[in-house]
Amino acid sequence: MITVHHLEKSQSIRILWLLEELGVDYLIQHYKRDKKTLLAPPELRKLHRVGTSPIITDDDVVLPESNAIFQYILDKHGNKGLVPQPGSAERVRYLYWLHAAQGSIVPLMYMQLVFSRLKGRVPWPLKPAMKMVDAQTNKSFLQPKLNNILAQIESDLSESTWFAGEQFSVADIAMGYCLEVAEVRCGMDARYPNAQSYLSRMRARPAYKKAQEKNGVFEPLGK
Ligand SMILES: N[C@@H](CCC(=O)N[C@@H](CS)C(=O)NCC(=O)O)C(=O)O
Repeated sequence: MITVHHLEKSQSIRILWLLEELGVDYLIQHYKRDKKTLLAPPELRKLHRVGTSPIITDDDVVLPESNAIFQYILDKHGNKGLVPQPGSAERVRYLYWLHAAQGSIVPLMYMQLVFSRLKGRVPWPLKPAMKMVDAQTNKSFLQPKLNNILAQIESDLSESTWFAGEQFSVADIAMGYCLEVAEVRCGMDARYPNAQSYLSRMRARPAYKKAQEKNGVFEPLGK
């Protein structure tokens, strides 16, 4: 049986969500972030040297990386309609959002978080300089890039109920986490009404609620 090595307040929530959507039984091993650094505990590095979450184990298999884990689970348990057919327009949107989530959006959000948190970590004489670097990096690079993506999210969600089309898909699981974070720390506010109503729709899904029961109410890390 698959065990999800699940770090609190992390993108690992998506793996629980996918398994719940598929109705697959699984085990969870919970891990807490270090209170000061917010990093994962060393136990995760004993499983796999990258030491990040999610990681799944399944007999001899040890696999980190969210999208690799999605694919492993789909290979093993079937996609039960959560992946659009190759050759369809929905498949193209599916591929875009599935990969944009991990390839573009999460790295930008992560950089924003690191710069913002560094302000509080540097010795006090460096704080004003660090504050300036954070503000400048955010203003001239990170937030404009995130705004472009938020605009595309808003546009796509004005055309369809879910990211790939009218059918809920694994791209929604990948993107759902990004929207939870974007609402808390990347400016995805009332200017994005389609994204806001998408969040309500997604939070109402029974499988997402079950994942939250196992995780505890999902709260992304704040700035
Ligand atoms: N590219 C990896 C990123 C994994 C990752 O960075 N996870 C974060 C949680 S959201 C983590 O483990 N952070 C704690 C740490 O880096 O020590 C994936 O898609 O799974």
